[in-house]
Amino acid sequence: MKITRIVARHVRMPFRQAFSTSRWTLTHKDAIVIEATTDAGLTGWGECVALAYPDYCYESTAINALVLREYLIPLVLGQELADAQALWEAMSPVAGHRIAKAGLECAFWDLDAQSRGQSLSQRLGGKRERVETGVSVSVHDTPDALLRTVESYLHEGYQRVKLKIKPGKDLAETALIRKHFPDLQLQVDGNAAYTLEHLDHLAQLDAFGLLLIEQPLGNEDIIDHVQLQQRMQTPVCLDESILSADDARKALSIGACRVINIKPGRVGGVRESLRIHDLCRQQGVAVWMGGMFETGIGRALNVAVASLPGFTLPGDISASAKYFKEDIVESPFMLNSDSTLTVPTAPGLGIQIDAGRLEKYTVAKEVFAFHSAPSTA
Ligand code: OSB
Ligand code: MG
Repeated sequence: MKITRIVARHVRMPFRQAFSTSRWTLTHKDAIVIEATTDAGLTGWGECVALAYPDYCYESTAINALVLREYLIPLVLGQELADAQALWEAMSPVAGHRIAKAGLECAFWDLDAQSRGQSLSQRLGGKRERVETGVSVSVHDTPDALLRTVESYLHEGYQRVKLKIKPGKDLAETALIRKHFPDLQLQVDGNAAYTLEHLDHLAQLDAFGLLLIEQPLGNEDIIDHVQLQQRMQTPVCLDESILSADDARKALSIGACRVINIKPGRVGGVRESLRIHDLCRQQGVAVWMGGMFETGIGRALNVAVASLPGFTLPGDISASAKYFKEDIVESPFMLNSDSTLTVPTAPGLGIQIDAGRLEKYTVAKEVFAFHSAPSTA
């Protein structure tokens, strides 16, 4: 496969409601949308999922755009790439920047599966027609407002809820939701807002029968989470600090977590996601699909990956309408009554881009074309 043209668009879509974690508040979804065309005339789509500001990790939308333009696109354009491994190797001169790499890789997988006439789920060996999903719930100003939001999501049909927590907005909030919904599949996410001083505090969450607690300690930490896991019954799940299958292996071997959140963006793409999935499956460790407020492009990728058999917990892959009034794909992802999304079956990602809406939300656009050297006779 040879990609000969890439359009990189910065898209900015308003959220239906602002979203807050322990560390940041967002009112818009920003992303770099990649449109990649091959010499055979196929078009694949990808999404770089970094947030607008480099707070979840060091990558951001602007940094993604810069790294793509200056470094990654020149390494990839016009190269014959047999598979995702070859793409990864072509990009290997650039250290880190896994989210930028994953955006290109997403477009590559779309092309790869399309060229075989397979859906991406089929191509990856997915086993499900529907994937279970939950919702990630913003930190709220008052417990009352939080309760109303959770009620509305349950009313829409979501069967698993993840509460964003931070010191001072955690125990009472979790207790309240548990009291109102004794059987709800409930989990919490600290987004790295806690320290070792909070071990006793966090252990009190054991009272609420949580599925897991996600990344309470430092966003690069693995070691301190060992102490937390020893102190708590609730399974610790790592998000921010797992960037690769190697990180996952190390975290599991020292007991830093019992569950892993896989985000294809964070770990550098689907190829690395599969390696983490396979490692965890061998060890009987549950994985689940995280979310980065994706547009329909990244959502289609996440749904396809989550159709693999090791994804045994509901993902943060909510319906498009949870985030946006309108999506940039023609058919937004809708919630089924069993709290699932349907895995697309059309070739590749299985989406159609709505050109008008894509244009409407594009705030910057760059075009990169490969011109083969004229042959000399
Ligand atoms: O910590 O899982 C997280 C969104 C952006 C960055 C980090 C996280 C999240 C979410 C939202 O929790 C998940 C989603 O619904 O996309
Ligand atoms: Mg998280």
